[in-house]
Amino acid sequence: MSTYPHVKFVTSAAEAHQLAPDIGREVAFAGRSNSGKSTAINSLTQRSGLARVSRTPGRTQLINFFELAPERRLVDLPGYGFAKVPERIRLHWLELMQHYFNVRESLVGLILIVDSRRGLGSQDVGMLEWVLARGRHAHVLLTKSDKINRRDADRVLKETSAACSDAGVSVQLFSAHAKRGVDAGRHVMDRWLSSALPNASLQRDDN
Ligand SMILES: Nc1nc2c(ncn2[C@@H]2O[C@H](COP(=O)(O)OP(=O)(O)O)[C@@H](O)[C@H]2O)c(=O)[nH]1
Ligand SMILES: [Mg+2]
Repeated sequence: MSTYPHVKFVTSAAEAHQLAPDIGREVAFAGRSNSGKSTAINSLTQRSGLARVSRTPGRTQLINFFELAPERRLVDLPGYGFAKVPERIRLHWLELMQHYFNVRESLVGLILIVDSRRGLGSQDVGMLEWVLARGRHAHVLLTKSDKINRRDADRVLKETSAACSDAGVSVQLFSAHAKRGVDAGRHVMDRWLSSALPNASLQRDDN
């Protein structure tokens, strides 16, 4: 049974003024293009068609909002790291992301999607810095762990944890295909959506 049986698409934002109403709580997902973000969202919500999975990295620069329950949202942020993106598009992405992280009161945490074969890149670290600077939670999913052997999985987990633990960022291995780490990832998301922000002054309706 799904934790969020009534999950549904709410809206897409291509511009800052198109964000969904900033009420309740939301968890955002970010990652390089092709890191497995859409697949992870689908497996965490147990809805195979929710976020679109592509074999060829897409170029849509949209923030997609999904409602998990009343005033509880999942936010699919546009991917980054495309090889050939015109400067104009890259700047638009940057402006949209900065706006989102600056204004979003309902944002409780970021789930950062990182391909376990690549490990953390500089843009991934940049996303973590944005969200941590605003006193929000962060958690890293090292995806496609079915594609690496045990030794490499141990190594990437250890290296990523070492880079993240001082900042209070948790890290786990994840494979949507092998259904590994799905419950652990869902648990993090559920916990954030139901509890208070680490910086209590930002939100006081804790219970
Ligand atoms: N082997 C394996 N492939 C995966 C996994 N998750 C995603 N993929 C593949 O990686 C590619 C990119 O996935 P997608 O979810 O579209 O990535 P996105 O661009 O970050 O949203 C697709 O071909 C997926 O089938 C996984 O857990 N294991
Ligand atoms: Mg995608």
